[in-house]
Amino acid sequence: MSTIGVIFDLDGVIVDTAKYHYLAWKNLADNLGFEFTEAHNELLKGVSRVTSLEILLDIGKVQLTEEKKQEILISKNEEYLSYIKKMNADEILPGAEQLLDTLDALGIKYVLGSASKNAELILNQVGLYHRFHGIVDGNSVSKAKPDPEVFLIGAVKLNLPPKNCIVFEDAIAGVEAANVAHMTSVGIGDKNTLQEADFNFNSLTEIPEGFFSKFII
Ligand code: B16
Ligand code: MG
Repeated sequence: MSTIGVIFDLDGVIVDTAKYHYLAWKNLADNLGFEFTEAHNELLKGVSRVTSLEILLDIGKVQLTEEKKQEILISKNEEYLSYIKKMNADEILPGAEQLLDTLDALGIKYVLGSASKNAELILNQVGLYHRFHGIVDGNSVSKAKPDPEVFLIGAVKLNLPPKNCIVFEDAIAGVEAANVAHMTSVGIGDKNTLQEADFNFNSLTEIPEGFFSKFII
């Protein structure tokens, strides 16, 4: 078995669920009477559900009771789930399955490291759940990214020290979490936004052949 392992973020790396989060958050903002744009939605990427609501309410300068917030979080997730339940394998982002094939061929294990509490459902919907050697998601952690907890639990599942783990992330908070964990961070998306990453690629299709060989001891 390989001396290195990989941890994949979910939204923005394996699938694009940000568009469904956007629909549900926008609907919520409409009901509360303020505008929520796609640019605003960028601020919620990689951030936990509870923190996302805080950011959204801040944007709308709306103050709510804890009870109302809990109510809203439930209805937002119900709407989000209605979109997720229609997902299928066509929504796997370009290059993701090929990358998993490469890792399988090299004998490199991979786990999921996502902030989402719906990660298992999403992976099942797109038919990738069975391929991962472990799932660490929003249900497994007490501290959200940029805290490194999600990735450190991933390293335990891979049975590897953090320095032997490579993290694929699309969000600033996730790259920061990987760096704090002393893992190799690979930013997927805009290079300027993810400039703290050790490596940058626009998408998983750009990972060169032989990328992993330099890490194998
Ligand atoms: P849920 P990731 C994150 O997924 C999303 O990027 C973020 O926008 C969302 O708020 C968070 O999951 C929580 O999702 O409401 O499903 O628990 O990028 O960490 O895979
Ligand atoms: Mg993400």
